[in-house]
Amino acid sequence: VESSIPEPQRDAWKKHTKKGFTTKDEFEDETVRHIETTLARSLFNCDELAAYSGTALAFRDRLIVEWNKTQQRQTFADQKRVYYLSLEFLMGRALDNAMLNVGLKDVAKDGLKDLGFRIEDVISQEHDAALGNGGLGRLAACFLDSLATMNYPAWGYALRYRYGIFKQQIIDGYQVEIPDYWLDFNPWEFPRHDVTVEIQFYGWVRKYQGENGKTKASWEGGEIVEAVAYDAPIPGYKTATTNNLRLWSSKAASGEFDFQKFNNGEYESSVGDQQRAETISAVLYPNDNLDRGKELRLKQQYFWCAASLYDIVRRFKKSEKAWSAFPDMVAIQLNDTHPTLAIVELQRILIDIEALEWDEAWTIVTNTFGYTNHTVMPEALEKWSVPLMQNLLPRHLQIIYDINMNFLQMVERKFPKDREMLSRVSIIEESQPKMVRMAYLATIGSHKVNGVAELHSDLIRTTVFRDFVSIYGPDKFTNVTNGITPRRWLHQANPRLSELIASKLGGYEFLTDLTLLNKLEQFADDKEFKKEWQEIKYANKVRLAQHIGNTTGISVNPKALFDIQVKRIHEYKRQQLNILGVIHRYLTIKAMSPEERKKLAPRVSIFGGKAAPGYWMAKTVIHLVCSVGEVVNHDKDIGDLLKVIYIEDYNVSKAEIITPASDISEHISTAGTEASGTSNMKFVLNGGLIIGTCDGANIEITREIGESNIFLFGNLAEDVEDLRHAHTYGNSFTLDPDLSRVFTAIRSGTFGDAARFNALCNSIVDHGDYYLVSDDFSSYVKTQELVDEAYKDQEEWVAKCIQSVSRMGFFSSDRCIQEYADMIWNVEPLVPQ
Ligand code: 9GP
Repeated sequence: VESSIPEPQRDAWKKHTKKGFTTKDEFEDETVRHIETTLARSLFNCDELAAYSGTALAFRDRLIVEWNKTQQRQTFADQKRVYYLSLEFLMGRALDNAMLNVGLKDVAKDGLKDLGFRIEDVISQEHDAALGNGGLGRLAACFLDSLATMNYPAWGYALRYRYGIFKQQIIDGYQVEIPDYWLDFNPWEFPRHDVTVEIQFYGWVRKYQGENGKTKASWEGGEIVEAVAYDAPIPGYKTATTNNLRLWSSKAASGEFDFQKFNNGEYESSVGDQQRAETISAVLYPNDNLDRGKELRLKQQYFWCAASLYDIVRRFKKSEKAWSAFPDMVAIQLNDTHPTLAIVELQRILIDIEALEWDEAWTIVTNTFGYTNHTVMPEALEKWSVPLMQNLLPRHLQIIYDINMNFLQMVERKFPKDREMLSRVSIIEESQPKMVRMAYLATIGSHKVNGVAELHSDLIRTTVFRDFVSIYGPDKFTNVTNGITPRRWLHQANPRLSELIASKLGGYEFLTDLTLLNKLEQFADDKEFKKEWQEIKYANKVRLAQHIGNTTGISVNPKALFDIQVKRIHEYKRQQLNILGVIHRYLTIKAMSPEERKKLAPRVSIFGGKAAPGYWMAKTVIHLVCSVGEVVNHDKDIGDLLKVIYIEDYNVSKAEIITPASDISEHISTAGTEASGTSNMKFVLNGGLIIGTCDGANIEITREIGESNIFLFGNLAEDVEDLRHAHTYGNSFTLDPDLSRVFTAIRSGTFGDAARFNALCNSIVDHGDYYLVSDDFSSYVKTQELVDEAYKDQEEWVAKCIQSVSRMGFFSSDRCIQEYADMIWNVEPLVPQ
């Protein structure tokens, strides 16, 4: 308020407020101005990158106007906001999305043409913002799009990693990691040097007598690191609402280096503090579904939670409301357990700094937070060692102990006879060293806990959080099945399909109400419509084939069936099952007569995805895929009947090319392991069918699109435990003869040095087959045969695709956000007038 312009001068101010371009002429004007002045380039020195930069800056100007207005509107409206805390936001590219959301892509296309550029080339200059590993980060990005589109007052909070997820190169069939330095030129971020927060680490806790004679605590000493805010605008689709994503960057508190040391000639160590501070936000941990318990990761988590909470509390305090109103103004959603320390930090602020009583503070805290669980896999459930936390966050550990004590006392009162329950549900695991169980802390500190697909939500209620369901009752636990934004995953990635759909539905309303797709079903038998549909799919396959040709040198036939599995490489996702199936196919074709071969539908098996750098088995799977490709793709006897492709460096912008080109995609995790999956939804929405297990959201996809439109196979989640038991303790185990033949081929060196694949083969044959590859192999192979058969009847196949797309309305992230808003956040939209 102190810095606002005085009333008499506001008219002059308003007169000069720019709105940004709307016409082609104005667009060209702005773009050329930015290229010539902001970038200091000229007519004779303007490449595609400069054209991208100028275009991005012209669009940015437009966004900023709405962004500022949105923030003002939200401040004046004085209503509840949502804060989405996620360590990952896998945003991908921003320009194309901004163009479509503000509705000026055609203007830009024509304008760029006038200036001598093709819009596609300009768009593809942008570096992906890859601040995430996989599904969890991309879900957060889809949620931001929906929140803005649906006019919810919402902020995302994350870290401004200097290095996002690494870039993957495949060299001699092995994954090589290259650092992803993405900040060279990033027109979408705004440094807010005036928004800095001091974050404390280490030190000690001093106890003292407070005013009313009560013992108080104060966290003192240690070291201070500064958090600097960087903001990015998040435009909603066809609305003026432009929300904010705030990323925190770390820097040494003094800002500079140690002059004393510098003057003494200790040049290197003089910058030590600064470098140590900057390390906090330097790099995204590249593990997906794996917790490694590293101190720097805990530092990242606290740094980001503390800075975000400081910001949220400061904003609330401006309203001068009573603390009890905090949960009426603030909803904080924890994306997985990574931000769980925010619970402890808010309690600390309320009791140590704002001097509230424990119980009053705790009621505020628990009414503020909601927690989304994204995995039941034990290796992904976060635990922090007590000694580590004691050292880094001594006051927080005390508060965690107090939260735990209060909680256990409550449990004891409720279940006085069940002593074992206390150790089972304690936040502190009595191991060596003791560990803090973050999922329990998140559950105890939140008013709602949700899973991300029905099966997953049922599983968390009956496994990890079973005791908590008896303690709190079933209502605390709920399900919000994941979704995807149709703006990016249909309209942006597959513009022609979006256009065709719009032509039948009489407009693009389906992009904001995806259930309208159901009107498409009546065209599933319309010959003309089906022909156009097929042409679009074919064009999308040609585009992917070109990408494959350009990047791998292998030419694939776009008329072949494209079978795609792109996602992080993980044993539980079972790319190994897929490649073993491919080897089986190869061996089968080799043994076929020419007559039999003629009946086959040619196939291109496409893989893509990154393995965590320390995940050796996942890297072996990549190597096996590449080695099989080496042999199969050069086998003249096979020709177009089978090709095996590894697409390097799978990321969001590649997904936009790959997804629309699929005929069949694979979602084949061991039942009960994939919490939801979201690429399954993207593929179906783009007119591809899927082969999958009864896992995650596959189950709901089946329910929506119908069993006859999906290829399901494999054992069910309820049987997994018994099957694992049988692998370890059973005495008769015979390998399926087809799978046995596959292992014989690998072990005899058909795909190069067999020793490299020993551990992979042994994990299935000798070491318990934890992911049940051998149990599902034969049903997988049979189901793939059904796919072959079905694909031969193109009329029927296309009808299935159209019918499936028409029934995908449920999987929009708009529906998810609506559910979160109603069931968890209790927040209302703020529609711009
Ligand atoms: O593995 C899940 C994936 O199935 C889900 O779709 C995604 C978004 O909910 O979260 C993933 N979980 C993690 O990355 C770690 O919990």
